[in-house]
Amino acid sequence: MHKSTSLLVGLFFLFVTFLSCEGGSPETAATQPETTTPTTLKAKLKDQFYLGAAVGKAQIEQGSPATTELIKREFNTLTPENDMKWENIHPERDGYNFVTSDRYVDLAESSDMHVVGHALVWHSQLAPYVTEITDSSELATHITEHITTIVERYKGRIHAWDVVNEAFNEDGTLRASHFYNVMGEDYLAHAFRAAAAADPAAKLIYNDYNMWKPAKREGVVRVIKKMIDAGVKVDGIGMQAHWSLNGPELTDVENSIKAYSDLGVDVMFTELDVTVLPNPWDLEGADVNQDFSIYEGDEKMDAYRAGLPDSVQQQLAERYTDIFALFKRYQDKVSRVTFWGVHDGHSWLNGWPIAGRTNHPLLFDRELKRKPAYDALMMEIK
Ligand code: 9MR
Repeated sequence: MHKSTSLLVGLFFLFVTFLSCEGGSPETAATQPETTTPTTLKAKLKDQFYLGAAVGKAQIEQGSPATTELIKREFNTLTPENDMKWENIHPERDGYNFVTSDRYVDLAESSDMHVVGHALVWHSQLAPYVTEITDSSELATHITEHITTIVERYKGRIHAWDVVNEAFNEDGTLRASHFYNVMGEDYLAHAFRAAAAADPAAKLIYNDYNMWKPAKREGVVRVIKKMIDAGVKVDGIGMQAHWSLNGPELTDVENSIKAYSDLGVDVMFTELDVTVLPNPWDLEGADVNQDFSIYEGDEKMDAYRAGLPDSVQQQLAERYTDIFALFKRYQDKVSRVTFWGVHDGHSWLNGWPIAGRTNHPLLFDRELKRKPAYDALMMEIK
């Protein structure tokens, strides 16, 4: 061995001996501050906000073990993608179906998650019989029964509810949904009151897409403020965040974080994903009622079937880094960030707005591997 090398090795052993004498007893070790470097994004952000994912029926019911392991390792909050929506959980006027939602709550509880329920009152994925209720007091009573039955069932186990989903148009007026057409604006306050009565401890959220748009923001602020001023319990505003590589501008998102948190409520990013595919229009939101089937099979619209090129991985990484830098800056106002799906193979964006595409919007690829965007967040987010 070279002389200087053996000197170095000698010093190293001396150092190790010193360390082991220093930190010897378990009592001493227990009082040492935690110095380990986080190895997951969830751990890195644990003091800032919850980090979560939406889980679909297949995962809840069959539970691919590798995906379950990933979910438990990487996330500390879950949202059910479809299984608590009205048509699934309350398909008949007198008939509920809690099979999958019960399993969902079991899954989330099995690793101590912050458990979200989605969504109590929404015009879409509504059981058809509801539109036959056209008397306003009958509809109000039925909404109360729907909310009370579901929220009480999971009282203390579901910690946050999307109480009303997507009630606004892009110009900030209220959407002419069945609920609005029959009950007017009051249906929102009515739904929140019923949820608060059923579980006073649950966080109650208003959730919508394109919440960064100034006109929509103004409408939401106006209506939610009126409710809060009238004593209705609203705890959070959920910004869905179905975004793309180029939009929205993060200054618009920032202005919305400020405006919503000025209402005295938490802001949550409840359905985050970043589409990398071109769309036939200037895609800004997630209105699922548009039909673009003429583009199915169009290769230009589905350019990354064989995988995402490095250059686009890089763009996605930069976009996510900018997004999370903003979230971090507003960590005192943002309480949760949930991805809409666990991995790219399980994302609604493979089927919407054009069916059968191969999209890559999340942090884990189809083989459940971390994408460069994940590694960039681990490196760049301080
Ligand atoms: O991801 C959901 C997809 O599987 C359903 O087909 C779709 C039907 O409306 O709903 C999707 O989730 C939506 C969520 O519940 C509310 N915000 C928009 C989401 C994407 O459409």
